[in-house]
Amino acid sequence: MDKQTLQKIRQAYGWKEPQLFAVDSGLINHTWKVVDGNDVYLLQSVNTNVFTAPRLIDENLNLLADYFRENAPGYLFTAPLQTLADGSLPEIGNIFYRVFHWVTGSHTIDTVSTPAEAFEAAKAFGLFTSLLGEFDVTRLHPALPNFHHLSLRYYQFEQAVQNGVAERISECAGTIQYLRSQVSIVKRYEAFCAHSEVTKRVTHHDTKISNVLFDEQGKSICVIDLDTVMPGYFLSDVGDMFRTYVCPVSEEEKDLDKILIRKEYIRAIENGYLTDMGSELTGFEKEHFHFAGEMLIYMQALRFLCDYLLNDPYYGSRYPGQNKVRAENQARLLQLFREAVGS
Ligand code: GN1
Ligand code: MG
Repeated sequence: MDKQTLQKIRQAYGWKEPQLFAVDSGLINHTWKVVDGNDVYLLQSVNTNVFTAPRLIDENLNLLADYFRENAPGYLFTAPLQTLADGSLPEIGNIFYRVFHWVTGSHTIDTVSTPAEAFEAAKAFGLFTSLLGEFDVTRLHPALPNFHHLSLRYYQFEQAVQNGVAERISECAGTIQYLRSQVSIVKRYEAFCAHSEVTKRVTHHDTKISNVLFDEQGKSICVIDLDTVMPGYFLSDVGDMFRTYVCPVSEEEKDLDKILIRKEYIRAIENGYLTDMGSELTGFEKEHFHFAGEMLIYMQALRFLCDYLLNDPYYGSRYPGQNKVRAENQARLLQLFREAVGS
């Protein structure tokens, strides 16, 4: 970050001598830890290529903060802090910033290495949604419209197969064919959405483990990274936990033989999430618990492959072929996950 920008941020929040430390996280936003004397904050710049309406997100976060303050004051909701003069989303040199309190005594983890961690994280995401059970979900803006709309993602994938880079399309023929062969997942998703016993709730939409704060005893404190909190199906949150917790290696792994399904983690996610959500989900929704994983893994494979075919406009790539690696990784994970849950 350049000096001038930092100076403006410093003024906006009334900091004295802030020191910034870059935090390596996420594919989308930039994050820093800020130490200003005894005060510690988290500073984030918003990627407006992805989040094109940051003010709507800011409104969402402030609405939720008000709700928690009144209805569940014991819950640690990490709301954006107010600047001295100008709301909680200062715009500096065409870039939007937010600041949060750094939660002392908390830490995040990057990979799930015990079922207890999976349980704790799943419990934290379930608690978040269940505490908002009485909140009128229609008050939230869809921060990223159709973000987890599987049918749309499938359509975009087919479009990329039609209009993408010819060389990349032929390179990926096998993966394209496999993903097409799984299209019944889209049909099941559509039937799910249309069912009368399915409800839209306040859903996080990015439930990877690094979005949970843990305390020193390894218990979850709360969930963070709330930009994608919006009305959604439980499929999104449970699905992304299956996608990112059950396999010992991440979506970046090139060696497909390292992709495995750890069944005890499937159970841990179930037990953790249902701790508070067991009484909220309908019977029909519960019947789709494992389907959540199929749907999300499938969608992520489609998204990565689509991006690769179109020359990486969304995720970018740090080395040639990175999104192809990710797509093939997720396609393998899908295959193994479907086998593991017997579908
Ligand atoms: C993006 O930036 P990050 O890692 O929090 C993406 C998620 C994907 C994830 C895959 C807004 O999240 O949907 O699952 O990459 N977020 C957005 O790593 O597109
Ligand atoms: Mg995120």
